[in-house]
Parts: sequence; C-alpha cells; structure tokens
Amino acid sequence: MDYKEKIKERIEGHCLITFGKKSKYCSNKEKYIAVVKSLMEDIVPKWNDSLNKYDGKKKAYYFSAEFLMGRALSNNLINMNWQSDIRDILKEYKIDYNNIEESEDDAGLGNGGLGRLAACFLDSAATLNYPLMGYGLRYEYGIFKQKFADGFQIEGPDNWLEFGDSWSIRKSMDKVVVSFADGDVLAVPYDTPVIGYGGNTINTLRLWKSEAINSFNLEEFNRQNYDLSVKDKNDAENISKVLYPNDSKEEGKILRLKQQYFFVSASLQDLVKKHLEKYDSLENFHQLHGIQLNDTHPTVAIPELMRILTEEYKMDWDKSWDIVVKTFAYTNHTILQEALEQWPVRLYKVILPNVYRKIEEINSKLIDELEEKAIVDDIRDYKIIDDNNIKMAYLAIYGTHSINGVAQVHSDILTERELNNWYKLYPERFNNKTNGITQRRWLLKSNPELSEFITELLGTDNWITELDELKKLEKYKDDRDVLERFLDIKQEKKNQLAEYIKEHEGIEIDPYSIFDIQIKRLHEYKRQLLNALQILDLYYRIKENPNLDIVNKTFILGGKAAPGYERAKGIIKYINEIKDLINNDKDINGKIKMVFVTNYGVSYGEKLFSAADISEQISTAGKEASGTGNMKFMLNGTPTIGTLDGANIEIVEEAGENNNFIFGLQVEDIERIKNTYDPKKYYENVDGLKRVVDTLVDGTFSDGGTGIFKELYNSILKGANWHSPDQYYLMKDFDSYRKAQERVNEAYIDRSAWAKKCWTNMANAGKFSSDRTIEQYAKEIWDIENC
Ligand code: 26W
Repeated sequence: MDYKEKIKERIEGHCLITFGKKSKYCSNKEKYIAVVKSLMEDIVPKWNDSLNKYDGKKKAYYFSAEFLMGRALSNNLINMNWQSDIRDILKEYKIDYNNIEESEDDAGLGNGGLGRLAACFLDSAATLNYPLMGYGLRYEYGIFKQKFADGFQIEGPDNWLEFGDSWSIRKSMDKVVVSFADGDVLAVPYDTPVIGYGGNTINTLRLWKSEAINSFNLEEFNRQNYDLSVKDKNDAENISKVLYPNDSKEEGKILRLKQQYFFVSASLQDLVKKHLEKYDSLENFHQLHGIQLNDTHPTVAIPELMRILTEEYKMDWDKSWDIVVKTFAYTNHTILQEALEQWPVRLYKVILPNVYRKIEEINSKLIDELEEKAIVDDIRDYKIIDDNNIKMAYLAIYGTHSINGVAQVHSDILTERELNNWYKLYPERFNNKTNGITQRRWLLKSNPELSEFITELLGTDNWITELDELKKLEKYKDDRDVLERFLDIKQEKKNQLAEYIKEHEGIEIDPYSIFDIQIKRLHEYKRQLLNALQILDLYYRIKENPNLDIVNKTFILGGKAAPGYERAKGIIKYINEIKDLINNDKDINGKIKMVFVTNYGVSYGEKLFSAADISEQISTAGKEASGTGNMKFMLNGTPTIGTLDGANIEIVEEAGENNNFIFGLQVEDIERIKNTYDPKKYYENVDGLKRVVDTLVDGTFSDGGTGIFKELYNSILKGANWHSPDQYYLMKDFDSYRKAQERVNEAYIDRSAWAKKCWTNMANAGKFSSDRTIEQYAKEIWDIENC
C-alpha cells in the first residue's frame, strides 16, 4: 500500500477509536489529533533508533524551568519532509490544512525570551545531530491567556492539555520519588520528540508531572472527609500545576521552590540511575554529562548532586565537588537586580533541610578558599549565604566551570561590573554566547514565500542548516528585479497579517502603511511607554497640522504583563486608551492606526515578525541582556529602530548602522549621567514632551479610577521609594527617538533604498542562527560531539 493510503487509513482508525466516529464527522481539533497520532506511528520508531546512536558518548542536558515550544505540527512536518504529502492527503480528504494547523494549542510553557531560547536550542541541537536533552516541568497550565476588558489586561487559564497532548508519551516506568521535608511526591516523565531538520536525529524533551504516591485515601472517604480523602493528590499535583507568570521579577514562593527542586531532583535521579546501569560508580559522571543551568532557576542542582555524591554514594567531598563543578555550567539572562534569585534560609530549612546543609558546606568551603587567597574585603560580594538569604547566582558561579552572558555587551557588563569580583577570582570561567534563533521556525516555517525566493536565488536550500549562506545574497542588493519581488513578498505577508488582525482584533489596518511593530513582554525597561508617548506626540502633531506629510503608519504592539506587575498593566491600559483615541478620530484620516494584539505568543509572533517593516528594540541601554525578537525581525528583512543594547549592537555590526535606526543613550553615557540625571529638564524643555506626559494626569484618558496613570506619571517625575525619577531614561531619549522615527519615515519613501536596507539586514542575519550558538555551547562548554 502506498504511503498516502497508509496515512489515510491511520487517520480514519484514530478518528474511530479515539473519537468514536468517522473522520468526516470529526471537528478540526479531533482531526488534528488523529493526524498527530498517525504521524507518531512513524516518528516513534525513528526516535528510538536515534537515541541509540548516542550510546557511550558524552551528552548535554538543558535544565530549564521553561520551554516555550509553540506549535509542533508544521514544524515537525517540515523537519521530517512530510509537509507536501500531508497537505495532499488532507486535500483529498477535503480537510483544510490551515484549519488543522490552527487547532493546535501553543505549548506555552514559558514566559518569554528565556523559554523560547530553550526551544530554539533544542531545534538546533537536533538539527546538528548533537546529543542534547531538555529537562523541565510539564505545567498543566502554561502562560496565562490574555484578554482585555475596557483596555485592562485580564488573565485566563491556559488549559493546553484539555484535549491531551498527542506529541508526548507518558513514561510511567521511569517515574521517581522526590522527597520534601513535608512529604514525598511522584515525578512522572512525559517525553516529546524533538525532530531535527532532515529527520536524522530525534532528541527528547523530558518534562515531569507531579503526582501523589497515594492519590486516594479510602479511610478518610469512608469517614466522609471527602476533602481529606484527596488532599494528598491535590497537594502533590499542585507542584506542576501552573507556570509562574513572572518574567524578570523574583518572588520567593514556597511552591516555586518546590517546582525547582522537583524537576531538578527528578532529572538528576534519572541521570544517575541510567549512569549506574552502565558504570559501577559515579566517578566518571562528569565525563558523560554536561548540564546547562538556564539561569539560576535550576541551581539547586548543584547542592543536590553534592548531596547525592557525598551522602548517598559516600564519595569524598573534594572529589564530589570536582565532579559537580565539571558537570555544571550556568547561563545568566539578566542583570536586573529584582530578577536575581535569593531564597530565604528559613524556606530552605523547612522544605529542603538536607539540601540546605550542603549549601552551608559549600558556603564554608568558599569562605575557606577566599581566606586562602587572602580575599578579605568585599567578602559580601561572594558569600552564598548572607543576611539569611541564599544567593543563587553566587551558588551558580561557584559551582560551575562556565558562566556565560547572552550577548557581548551583556557578558562585558557581567565581567566588568555586576560580577567583577567573581570574574577576578575565576576569569577563565566567564565567556559569552550570543543568543540565536532557529531559522527553521522563524523563516522557513513562518515565511515560506521569502524562503522559496531565497532558495531560488541561491540555487540551493542549504541556508536552512547553514544560515551564513544568506551572505551570498548581498550581491543582489542593487538588483531592481530582486528587490521588487522582495517588496512584493513583504506586501503579501502584510496583507496576510492585516487579514488576521481584522479577524482576531476587529481592527482594519491599511496594508500599505508602514507596519511598526513592538512585541515582547511588558516591562518598564523595554520602554513600551516611550513608544506610546512617541505615538501620541505624532497624533498631536497631525492634529495641529492636518497636512503633515507622513507615510501612513500602523503601530502594532503586543505582549503580556505579569499579573502582579501593576505598572506594566497600567502601561497596557494607557496604550489601549491612546489606541481608542487615535482609531476613533476621523480627522486623522487613517494616517496612523494602532493595534494592541491579544495574547501575543509564539504562533502570533510567526505572523508578526514576517510582516513587519520596522522592528522596535528600544530598551534602556544595558538592560536587555540580548533580545531574540530583534533577530527574528532581522531575518525577515526588517530594519531595527533601537538603542545600542543587547544583541542590537551585534545586529548593527553585521548589517551596518546605515541600514538601521539607532538612537539614544549608550551604556557608558548612562554610567556617566546616572547620578545627576534630572528628567524634569527634558520634560519641560523638549518640544511636545510635557504635552504627552501630562495626559497621564490631566484627564485626557481614564484609568478607570485606579490611579495607575498618576503612578506612572510619578514614576517618571518623582520616582518612588525604590527608585529615582525616570530610572529608564524615557525623558532623555524621547527626542532622539522621535528623530529616529522621522529618519524611518524619510527612508521609507524611497522604495528601492528602503528595500536595500531590508535586504541587507536579511542577508547579514547568518550570525543569529541558534545553530551557531549551539555549536559554540557544544564545543566551548559541553565538549560534546555530534553523531
Ligand atoms: C521569576 C523570575 C524570573 C523569571 C525569568 C527572573 C528572570 C527571568 C528571565 C531571566 C527573564 C528572561 O527571559 N530574560 C531574557 O532572556 C533572553 C534569552 O537569553 C534574552 O534574550 C532577554 O534579553 C532577557 O530579558
């Protein structure tokens, strides 16, 4: 029987046994599930074969509290090279592939950049045939669903498992027990295949679900204590119930600590168990395992492995410590003070007393070492336990052989400033690994139109696994025909987005206007408020001068605010107020329009990055560790308007400052002015600035009586008890930002010059493939080989 017939038969079979009906009576969701199950019949045997080839070799493990995978269907079809077959089959079946694709829920098991980076890394490692396995938590609820009511963000549960997850397999046989001082719980792994491009390598993402050891207490039930009869079950299941929706603000919550230890302990048990099936001791553990700690969230792995080695396996302390340091490496993703994890000693003592004892031992070893090296001053810059808090970043540095930042400027800030004392102690441990993104998702999948054109021009599709090949396209930067087609493709992507926005947001936008897009988590340092003020200023200038000669512009913003982050939520409300004012003003005559997209996430991003004309990357210099959205825009041929921050610096290095729109304070400028900065000076003197800032308090807009607009106003002009006025330098950067926007407008008018800028960005995006990043981790940190 031919392949297509076989797949058709399978789909029919799964519809029957899973949903009890023929496929023609199934909903799109049901058909989607039947298709996935049919594909898994082919994927699973290949997956098993693929895992065997790593036998006896050193492997790397990515320990991460977040994996923001998004949808899998299209990605897996592309990587297995099944896409056209499946589309054909579905067509014969009169099933619309797009409907099937859209019925998949995003696996939203992450907040933002850090979680999405983990997902891109898994894709790259599998594509490059590197043995890298992801370990994390299988949250029952992922990142909340965002809605708006009267312009305010409302959070709803993300019940992504409602219909199950047909990509993952429950491996009950591999379950382990995780012990807390207040009781034990079961950790049950669910494995998801991570298919590399070409399908040669299929790696594994293993996520742990928490369950009770005794899920039902019959005695309590018989005593009619129904709540108590399922109390153990509920308590245990709560651990992996929900992703903490905080991005860059640390909250010392018991449940979060339990989540961290839960997945770390389960993962280490898994590794130790498998290791001892092959070898008779753990002395060579570090020779076969490299574990990357994705920020400090899994840092408890360091004392936990010490505990396992010294107490369960009675290994000598120094030898154990050597194994630990050689096994682990740590990536830092932020320098924001409020994001640095500290755990109260009291919490650790109550929940994880045995682990805490190890941290104490590690801390005293450190202090001995400092004394030996005659470091007596600044000892507080090293102490892991200080002031009744455990400083996780210090533990992560002391317990690993590699510490990396995620863009050059970020790594420099770490070694020269934030962690300078540690750098002086262990200079050889510090290194940079500039982030990357996978071109399979962020170009090939999300922009098939541009992908085909690239392949046509290059005469090969090898850019899919060697992104530096794009450089060969630079020679077309003055070729009128090429640029013409390139602009047509951008227009097509813009039409598609306009269509989608009309359907999903109910807003009609002009597809021929400039699409100016800022999409990312809401945070003061990312300065969505600066964007809002600039838009409002433009609005007032158009009102004053209705003949103002500008190209029509559509400002598209999107992003979630952490539910407890009042200011970020206030900024969303303020943006939505401005949006209503502008979109309802007939006088503006469509010159400008605004959209705040609902529930921005991976899948929405795929539609937005490829349709953008200009990429907003306007964080306060020194605050955005890297950024990866900036790279997704660039890869799709979109120039950046931005500050010299994070990876923007490297983007401009690659594509040229003249092809991007750089403005604002630089890191050194801020260092210089920070003690004397007075935002009032700019607020009062910069033309038009007071007019827009005052709309926060003069009744132009309503914050629904919450007082949040006044609070935002004060954060800029008065400061607060935890920060000085305008700590993110909006007032200072406003004017140069506005000028940069004007440069964009002028540049856009000259269509061929504009196309050339866009083209040059795309052609120079090679560096930002996560394939390059993973190659560097593999060679420079993990010391693993590809198979
Ligand atoms: C709960 C506390 C918490 C949660 C998440 C603290 C810190 C985080 C992350 C470190 C925040 C994060 O996602 N950082 C982003 O990491 C990306 C990948 O390296 C970078 O590109 C972004 O610049 C950085 O903000």
